[in-house]
Amino acid sequence: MKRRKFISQSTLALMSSALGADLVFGAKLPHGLVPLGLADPDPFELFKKDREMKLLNDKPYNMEPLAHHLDEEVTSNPYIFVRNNGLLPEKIDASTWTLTIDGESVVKPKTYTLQELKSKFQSYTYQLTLECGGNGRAEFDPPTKGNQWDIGAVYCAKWTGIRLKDVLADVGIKSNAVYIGYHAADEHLSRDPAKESISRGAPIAKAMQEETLLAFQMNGEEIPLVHGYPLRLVAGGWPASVSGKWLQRISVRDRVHDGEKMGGDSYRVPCTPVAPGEAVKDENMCIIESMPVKSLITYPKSGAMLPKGKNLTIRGHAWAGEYEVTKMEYSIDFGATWKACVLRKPVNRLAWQHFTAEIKFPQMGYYEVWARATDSRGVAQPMLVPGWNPKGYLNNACHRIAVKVS
Ligand SMILES: Nc1nc2c(c(=O)[nH]1)N[C@H]1C(S)=C(S)[C@@H](COP(=O)(O)O)O[C@H]1N2
Ligand SMILES: [Mo]
Repeated sequence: MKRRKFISQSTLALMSSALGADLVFGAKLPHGLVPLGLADPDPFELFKKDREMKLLNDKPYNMEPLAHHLDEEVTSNPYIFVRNNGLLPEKIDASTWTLTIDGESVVKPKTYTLQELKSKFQSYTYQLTLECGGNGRAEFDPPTKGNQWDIGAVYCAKWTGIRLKDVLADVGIKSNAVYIGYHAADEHLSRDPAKESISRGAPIAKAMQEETLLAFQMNGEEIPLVHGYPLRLVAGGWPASVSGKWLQRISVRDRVHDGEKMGGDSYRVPCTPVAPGEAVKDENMCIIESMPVKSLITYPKSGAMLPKGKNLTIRGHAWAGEYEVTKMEYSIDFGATWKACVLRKPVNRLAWQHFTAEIKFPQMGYYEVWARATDSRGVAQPMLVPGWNPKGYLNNACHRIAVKVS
């Protein structure tokens, strides 16, 4: 007899348990049809994101905004990019959540409840810029593997939490401490509990900065689940991968942290420039620390139309990792000449800065407005894509928008 395509009892049982209810007429469910209740959730709805955001990947979820979405001085949740390496943790209970500080270089490991952290240590609020190390990856040639971020994997939110340094002082760390490494609650894509999706960190000096927070709030509210609820490490100015979401444990290490995505090509670039596509030996790869100087024109949206004789006021943000942006310029002649923008100071260290410029166009026609930031060390953004590297990190090329005057 020809085998008919019935759903097996075991598949039905799995579906029922995932639905949390009996699939009453399950035996009649056409083969291959996924019950609506089991379909993938809508990530825009789920994470309260603007529907214009680009979904780069849904396993795991990765999405980014367009440049004009980032116009706010403090980025609001609907426009904050999402980058996950593993699976979102499920069923988080903040009332039983704990943070453990351990590692070779602590005097004695210590565990705190969230309530203890909040009541025992003073809270601080800072605006901190987080940019994915791979922001801008889409432009590298030859192409490199990973999410093909355009320009949107960056934001500056207002984070509230306690200082990591205060907690480390409370635990007591040894003089041989070199690095901290985080461990988080998100599962590896394989669901293998022995594997971590990501476990990165930073040198002790970065961990001890005043602005390095163990945050419980983003923009004055509980951190949204996808951005690390209920506790997140936030280390502004460094690749956002240092800012561990769903934080459960911090190890104080007597060596450079060797967790998941600390080695190989992950968040590392050739210590000295290489030719595009060239293979790089492991010992010639260096861990990315401060992110490079960069800027974004957030108004107007690229493709703006301007009536003849009218000036255009552009605005945007600039940031420079650990440094301050000290000069902001624009060009309307493809970089031949540059004029100064009005640039504001950061509200606090590691917050992005805002700029504006009023532009006069000489005649009707097509223009591009290019923006270029320079940091306090005198380092400026390159006009085109900078040095190629195996995973396509650190593209801080000038941002451009198109403007038509007619
Ligand atoms: N636990 C955990 N923390 C994490 C990640 C992750 O996958 N798991 N991704 C990192 C990376 S690579 C980036 S770019 C930022 C993204 O932060 P966001 O989703 O708030 O934009 O979180 C970092 N922290
Ligand atoms: Mo990232």
